[in-house]
Amino acid sequence: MSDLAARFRKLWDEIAPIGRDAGSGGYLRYSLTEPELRLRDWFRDQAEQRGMPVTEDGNGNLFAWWGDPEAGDAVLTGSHFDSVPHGGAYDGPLGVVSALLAVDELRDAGVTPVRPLAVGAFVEEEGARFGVPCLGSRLLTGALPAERAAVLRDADGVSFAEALGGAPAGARPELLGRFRSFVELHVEQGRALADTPDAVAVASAIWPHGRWRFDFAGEGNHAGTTRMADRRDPMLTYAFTVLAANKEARLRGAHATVGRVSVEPNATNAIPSRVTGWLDARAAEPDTLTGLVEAVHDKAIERARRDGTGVTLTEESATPLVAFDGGLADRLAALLDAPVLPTGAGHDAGVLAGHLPTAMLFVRNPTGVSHSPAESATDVDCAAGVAALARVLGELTC
Ligand code: HGY
Ligand code: MN
Ligand code: MN
Repeated sequence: MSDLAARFRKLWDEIAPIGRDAGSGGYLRYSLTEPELRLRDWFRDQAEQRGMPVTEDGNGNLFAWWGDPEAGDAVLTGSHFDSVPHGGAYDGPLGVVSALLAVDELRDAGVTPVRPLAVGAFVEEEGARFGVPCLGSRLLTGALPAERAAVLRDADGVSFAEALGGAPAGARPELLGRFRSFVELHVEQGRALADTPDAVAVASAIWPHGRWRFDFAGEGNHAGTTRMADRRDPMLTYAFTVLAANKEARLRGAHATVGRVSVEPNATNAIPSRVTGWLDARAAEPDTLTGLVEAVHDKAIERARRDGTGVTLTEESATPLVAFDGGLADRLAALLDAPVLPTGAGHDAGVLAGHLPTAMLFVRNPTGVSHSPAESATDVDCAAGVAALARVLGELTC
């Protein structure tokens, strides 16, 4: 194992147990809960060890600075610590750990950046706790108003403002204006690199995507005594809608997933009174995505008529197509001799891309599995990611 791979493993092992569920082997690192707060403390400690002062933006996003935080023209790197329920180890933390190690690499090489370098840890990227993905970067950029974020609630009714310890600050244009570029390193979430000789790729674009909540209303009743013909069962409308989403996505070469459902009263011997299902939909083109969601909605309405149920659709978040800065992507691809690829996964980089030149580096994932305990990357590839990030940051800060 190379020296860098060994240093990666050492630092990685420090956070590996935090928030790990012994049963699934996956991570429960919801933003601003105990495991994520421990990771944030770990981040502060690592920054202190490197003599990097940490600032917070009032929205829950942390920045560790090499150089003067006020100077401007800074290069930002980093990612997030939070996970989806029982998520993998790499989605998010790999970008933060790699950024810290990239700072070490640059220092070991005797590099003194001309421009400040900041390592960021964004809050609530997955939206697993408060429902809106990339909440921290949306707040920082003003894409989501602070008042709307403040009242988002988790499953226990705790608001984002309560979890944060106060109302979020919202848009911080003067802070955003201090960054000249952002580079987020992330584990690849597909198999695009798996069978290639390349350990690292550069991102070209993020598919437009979003989350839609379908509320199906029916009539709660007795499972044993209600005649089949008399039922108004929202579970049927829900089930049909899930199948329709799958079919409509396949027809369009798009992606549709219903990975979360809630049922009332959730009793084996009761016809449900209400079912809520969350649709995650993504497509290469905005029109395809719009057409997909409309088609699924139409099918749900049609089926609801037959079931005697009601259906309402609510958009919970929408992320437009992100085309990363082409000049920057080409420059990094040439520097690293790396392929350039699009992704269907969302990232804080996608939000920041609307405000400053932004790029992403992907580290090979041998199985392509992500948002699952099975997510993986080899230490050797992670070291290659650190080395690539250090080269990129060295180039952008000089
Ligand atoms: O859901 C996503 O695309 C991302 O992994 N946050
Ligand atoms: Mn993710
Ligand atoms: Mn991520």
